Amino acid sequence: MMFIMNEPITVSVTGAAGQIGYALLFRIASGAMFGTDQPVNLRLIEIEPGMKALAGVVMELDDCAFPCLNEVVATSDLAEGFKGANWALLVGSVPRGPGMERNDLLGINGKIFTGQGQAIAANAASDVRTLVVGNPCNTNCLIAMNAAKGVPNNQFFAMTRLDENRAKSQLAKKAGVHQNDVTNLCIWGNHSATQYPDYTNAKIKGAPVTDAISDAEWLQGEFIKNVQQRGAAIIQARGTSSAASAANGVVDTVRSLTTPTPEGDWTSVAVCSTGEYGIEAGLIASMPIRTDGKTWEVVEGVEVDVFSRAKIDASVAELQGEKEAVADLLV
Ligand code: NAX
Repeated sequence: MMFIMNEPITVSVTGAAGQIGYALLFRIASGAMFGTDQPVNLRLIEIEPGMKALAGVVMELDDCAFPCLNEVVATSDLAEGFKGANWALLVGSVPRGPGMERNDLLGINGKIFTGQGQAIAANAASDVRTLVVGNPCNTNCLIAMNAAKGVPNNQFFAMTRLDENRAKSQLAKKAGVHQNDVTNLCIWGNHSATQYPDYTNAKIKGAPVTDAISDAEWLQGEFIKNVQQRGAAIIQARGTSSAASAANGVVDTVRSLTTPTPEGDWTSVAVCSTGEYGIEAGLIASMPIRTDGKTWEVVEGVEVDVFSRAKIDASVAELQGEKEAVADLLV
């Protein structure tokens, strides 16, 4: 009997020896991202100081003997790391240190994402799709996209799926339903404390959220704040930032972009605006999107009421400010 295997998908991951990397690589290699019948190559990228730890992670990947893991490369060389990549998951970035201003952080990371964008354009497969996780992820994505000359803008994404999952879970708990019952949840804007988890269009068991949760004060106040501040709450409790749930957000994002969106629903990811919903064209902003598993589109006709408009505008204004702060990197 002839056994035909799919061609392997090549996934490059930066920051591979970090916390999120440690939670993410094993899920990709186990088939959670592309299915258990799809072989994957992993190309793992770290900076020099991370290479020793990365060697240990590679040993553990070996020790799992994953049936669908085809090849693992560990490198600090960007050309080698992005060679033939179908997916580039940009997780690594420099964390904000004591006394560091947000603009300092934007500048430091900006240079990293310029180099990575250029290396993606020069070395990755022509269909490469890039998902930026490393913060500030929207603006890092903007920088990488601008640097990756020749790679279409619609192949760049920044992650807000963790925020969507957090919001769904909060609503489900409040309404006393399962999280599967919550649909049409859009995160708008920046992956930051200004993001807007839009409960006005979300549904619980197919009906408006307000049918199940009548506490408008909670929806407009605590709910939004809980989602916006969830990352900080995890750091407070765990002593370190969210990793497993962030890795899960990456798996969910890629799966949602590679499998058809359920009828009538949408998912959240930050993409390059072409002016949808009054969001300045060229910004990487989170919006509701749908896909047939191959091409994606922003869902049109989602109602934006006065409350939502103000929240979206505030987050978009923050993105505009970030863009101005890195203007010299966007040539
Ligand atoms: P860690 O500090 O544990 O790991 C980061 C890793 O990246 C380190 O191993 C470091 O050596 C490596 N690195 C740094 N610069 C690099 C470069 N130029 N090339 C390759 N590797 C490089 O952080 P971790 O907890 O894994 O978080 C990674 C990033 O995800 C952070 O920027 C974090 O803020 C961001 N997050 C984004 C989220 C999102 O929803 N978009 C949520 C979770 C997370 O906070």
